[in-house]
Amino acid sequence: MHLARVATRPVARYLSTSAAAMSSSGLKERLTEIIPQVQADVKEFRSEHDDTVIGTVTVRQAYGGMRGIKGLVTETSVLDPEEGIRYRGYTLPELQELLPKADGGEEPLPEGALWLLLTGEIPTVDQVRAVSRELAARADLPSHVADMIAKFPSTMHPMTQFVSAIAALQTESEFAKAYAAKSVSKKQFWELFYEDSMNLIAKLPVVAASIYKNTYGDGNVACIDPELDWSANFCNMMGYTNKDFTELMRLYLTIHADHEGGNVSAHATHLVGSALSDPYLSFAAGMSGLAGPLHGLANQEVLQWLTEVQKEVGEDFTDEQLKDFVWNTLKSGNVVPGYGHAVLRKTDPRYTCQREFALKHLGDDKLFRLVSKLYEIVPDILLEQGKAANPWPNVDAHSGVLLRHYGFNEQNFYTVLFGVSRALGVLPSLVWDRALGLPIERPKSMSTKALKEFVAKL
Ligand code: HAX
Repeated sequence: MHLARVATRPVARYLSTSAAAMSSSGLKERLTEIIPQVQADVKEFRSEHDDTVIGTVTVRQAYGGMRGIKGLVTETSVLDPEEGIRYRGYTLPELQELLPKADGGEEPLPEGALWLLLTGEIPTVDQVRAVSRELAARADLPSHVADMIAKFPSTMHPMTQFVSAIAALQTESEFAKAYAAKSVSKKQFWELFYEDSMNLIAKLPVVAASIYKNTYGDGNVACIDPELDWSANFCNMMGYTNKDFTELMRLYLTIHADHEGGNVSAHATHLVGSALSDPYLSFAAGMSGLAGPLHGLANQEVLQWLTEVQKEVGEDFTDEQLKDFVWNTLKSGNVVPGYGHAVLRKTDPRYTCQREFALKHLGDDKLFRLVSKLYEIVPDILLEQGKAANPWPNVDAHSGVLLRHYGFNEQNFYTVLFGVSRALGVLPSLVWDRALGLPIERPKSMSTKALKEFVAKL
């Protein structure tokens, strides 16, 4: 029988919206100014172009996961197949340069990405410091969630724990309470989605660290330090105090945040939110999608696969041995994890950012050497096999190597780290969904019989 290890913290203390508002960073106030302007802009655009055709749909797309169908509006980021992601128009290298850093740090603070994704504006250092403080003030967990995490069996996958804890946090939803009390008008929905989203973003590192320490450690989670940024608090709570690791986390949590609206985690969050499920339930749905091996779980799969490669070829491997291993993976019907993408057609800039961090900090790390060698070998093999539309590495091909370097070996937890970051993209999108009054999502589906009848009449 599993004996739950009880965390000495987090404590039970529910922070009300009014208390949270008192610690406001000015982010909500700025959003309050921006939203009416964007609403007016969208209204004007739609009045002129609601009937303008922006694409067609083929039978291949209907069966093929809706690839390339333009059927969603997401304001926070856009993904270009050749260039990669832009957050509100900025590439990742631009963000690395422009977003505020921690004192003495070189990597962007993810709180800055949150401000940018919500408002479209690069925040000042003071604004980002204020967001860090606001998130720290909103971070406490209700006792039932802390107790629930402490009681999960350590055999339960960390992503299952994460999804369950997020759903259980729904007791805190200001939106759900106000909607049930019929005390909120449609115009105010975005404000309650904002409050819920900020509370959830603030609590996620505590949830994730509690899962980490209960599953792999002694169950004790350090207290939030209001003087530290979101990433530094997260690292401390997980028990990592190495400065370079914290810098890595700042980069990691920034670059994994958003990848436009059609990826599974973003789309699921948006879809469920369109039914007016609150941000907790919507994000739990998104995280269930992130837990799939073709999406976020790929970072865990990559480490598992790299471990198998190392076991098979040893440290003094030759190119031929690596090629054989990759071919065997493909011939046994498996995908090469960390390679390929539904939209990208070049090396993922999120991979490149992480590679640059590794070149700066990892020295002659053996696993990094292996990953670099695979980068030279895998694309040619995938091209020769001729199936994958994109033979280049994606974000997940590199993240585990960096984590491993700092002794973060628990690969089943890697997708939780991804999930904490993803909140910074998909929750701002959800706030904008409500600000723009987007309706319940309901695309048309057809049966094969109906499709055949339809095409026969063309
Ligand atoms: N290894 C082997 N085969 C691959 C492949 C890979 N890395 N990537 C694609 N293929 C195969 C597909 O399985 C598919 O085969 P079938 O026709 O037999 O079904 C074929 O190539 C065409 O697929 P595609 O059009 O190139 O790719 P999709 O848009 O269908 O899928 C995936 C995109 C990311 C799911 C895919 O490339 C894949 O499975 N990659 C490995 C898993 C992975 O790294 N996932 C993480 C992606 C990034 C992300 O979301 N992170 O969270």
